[in-house]
Amino acid sequence: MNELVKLSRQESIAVITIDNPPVNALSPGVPEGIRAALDSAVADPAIKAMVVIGAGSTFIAGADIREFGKMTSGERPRIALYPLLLAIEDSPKPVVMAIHGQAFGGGLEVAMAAHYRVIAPGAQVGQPEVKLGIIPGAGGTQRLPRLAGVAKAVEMCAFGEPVPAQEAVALGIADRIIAGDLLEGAVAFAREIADQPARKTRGRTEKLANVDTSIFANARELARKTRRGQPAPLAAIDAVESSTKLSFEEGCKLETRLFQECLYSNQSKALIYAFFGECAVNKIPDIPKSTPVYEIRSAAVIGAGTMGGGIAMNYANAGIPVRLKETSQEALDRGMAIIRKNYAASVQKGRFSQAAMDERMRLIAPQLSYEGFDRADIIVEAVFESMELKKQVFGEMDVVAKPSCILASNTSTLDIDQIASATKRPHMVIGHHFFSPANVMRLLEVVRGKATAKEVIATSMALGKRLKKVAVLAGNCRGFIGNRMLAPYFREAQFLLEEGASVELVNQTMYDFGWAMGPLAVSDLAGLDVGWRIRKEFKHLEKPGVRVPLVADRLCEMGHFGQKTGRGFSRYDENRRPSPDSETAVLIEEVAREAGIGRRTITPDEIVDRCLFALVNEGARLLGEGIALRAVDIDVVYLNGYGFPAWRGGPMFYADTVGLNKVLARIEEFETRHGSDLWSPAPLLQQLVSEGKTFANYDQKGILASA
Ligand code: T1G
Repeated sequence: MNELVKLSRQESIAVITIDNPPVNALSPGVPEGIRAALDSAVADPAIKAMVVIGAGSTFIAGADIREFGKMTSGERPRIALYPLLLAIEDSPKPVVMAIHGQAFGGGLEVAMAAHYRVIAPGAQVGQPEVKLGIIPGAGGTQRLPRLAGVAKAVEMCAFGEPVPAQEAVALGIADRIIAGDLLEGAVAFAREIADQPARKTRGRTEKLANVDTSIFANARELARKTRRGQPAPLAAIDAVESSTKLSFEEGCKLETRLFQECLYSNQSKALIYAFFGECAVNKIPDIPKSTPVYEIRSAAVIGAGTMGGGIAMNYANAGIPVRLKETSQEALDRGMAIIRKNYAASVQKGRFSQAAMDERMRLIAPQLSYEGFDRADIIVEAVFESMELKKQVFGEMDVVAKPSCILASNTSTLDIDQIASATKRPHMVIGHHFFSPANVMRLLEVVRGKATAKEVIATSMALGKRLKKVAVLAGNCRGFIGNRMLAPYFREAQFLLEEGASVELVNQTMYDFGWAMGPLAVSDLAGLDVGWRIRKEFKHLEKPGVRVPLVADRLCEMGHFGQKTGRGFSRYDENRRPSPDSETAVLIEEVAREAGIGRRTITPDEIVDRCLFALVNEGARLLGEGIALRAVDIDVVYLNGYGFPAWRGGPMFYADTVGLNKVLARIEEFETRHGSDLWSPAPLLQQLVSEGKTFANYDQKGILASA
């Protein structure tokens, strides 16, 4: 027992309570506390059985991830959980785990070492370690197949998704659902089984026999396809497979070796950085946790197009009634039909029931007027990307909305302050930039205008979590964080075409780097006309004499907008499958010749450096300007909004792994070759290199400064 683990008694049942807020992670002191409590209960003749339960909102969320960095840096030895789990399993008195909230990673491994598990209806169990670039490291790959069967264990360990309580009982991971008071139910259960013989999970091998080995081949194929470039899922499959071939002890030895290999990998460092990044972005230095927030009980969305429809679905998914307004019945019907189709697809995939779909559809009220908008707690504008139209709509919102209503714009590039100037309440105006498809993409860029009230920002960040989004705060500038950085990334991709690289080489190189799609393929997917319209709207901002990409505009002038027209940088068949377009290749040569651009052989390394360092340089620039609060905010934006490979941590984390001095040297090389207007190094990057610092140091300093 210690301050993290308490021991109490209910007559002959010992209750061991883990109390390590916020998520009862197995931090130093917790395993030791559990062991001491266990030993004390075993030694107490009056005790017949034990219940282990978590205090607060969850059972155990796993090992303390903050400790991993200390382990890999050699600062502290690894916390080996095996001895504790064997002690639980070998206890002469039955041990019952009472699970609520989450039993994740080491938390589920502790639970599976017990003789029985009871679970609260809303709880989840899982082995999410692969999301951190590691595998279960405390017997999970050996005990889980013994309880849930090999196929499910492979799925849970290789892909990391949790399973809900009902399924956990059906699988044999848990023994009973306890509705009502969990501790009371668990103690009653412990009394019930107190005289039963102890069931050691490691001895339960019946589910390891006669296993269809194609399970492993199929899982490896799926992992290679859906977790491209990541070794941890494959290691998890190897470890679970070993449970069908090796003894428990030998299986655990193999698991430990694979765990260590993964833990010391760059991928794991990047994924752990990304995990904590999602927590860090919630913290806004000048907006303390105590800042009051508005209650959001109802919403309204203006515009039922692709974005508006997806945004309305987010509110309905969160159980918030939402009005959806359009200007014509035809457009409204089209928008509602897409929403219905999306929900039906989710029902078909078993993501939720028909009843859940009906409930969500019931929460979305399509309409052609502003009727009822005066009762909305938030109105989100999702109309066409034109300043004139947005100002007109915000003028109308200003008239109909109640004083405490938040007025949000889904603009992806336009000036929030200008939009706010169309209202008498700029303090209630904020950017809520969703990413397409809005009901799927996790990122929500929250854009702060110069008048936006702290309560409105705090409400938006909390609302983001409620809509199951990762909300990142951005300052107001053209393109905010994500799109502003994307412009030089796309610019370089097109320049590389003009200088001699093929469309396929540019796309393949960035795909091999780990992006979900290459830059030119993304442009074709989004529609070249979208960027073309924005470039025309901002033509007056272009600096005379500074090189601009030429190919996309030429393609648009020919009506080639990408996938939607069957031709863009690539050619697309009726199933939108890409193939090289020889005429586009000829056009590119023509454009280069007309512009006097010399063509040469370009290597994949140059493609990666030109595209990535353009991104990083612009990232450092907007970090220096305070548009992004931290480098990690930029990385979270790119991981959750732009398909940047999570196992690379994000563009800024990647730059740190390359070494900022090398990044700067390469940028200076490009500046020499392509000019300062395109490649002048960001002052912050130069400063960090001169101080021998990294972006991580910059964030640390920011955190220390705001502490
Ligand atoms: N270790 C350390 N800190 C953790 C943590 C953990 N496992 N889980 C959460 N936190 C911190 C988090 O950083 C945040 O801090 C606060 O808790 C609240 O988290 C041996 C090797 C449980 C579903 O991968 O999925 O076990 O920002 O905002 O939305 O084989 O946290 O307040 O300072 O996310 O309610 C495996 C990770 C570890 C689970 C709760 N376990 N956690 O979500 O809160 S590896 C995981 C989560 C392992 C074993 C292996 C979620 C949650 P701060 P939050 P939430």
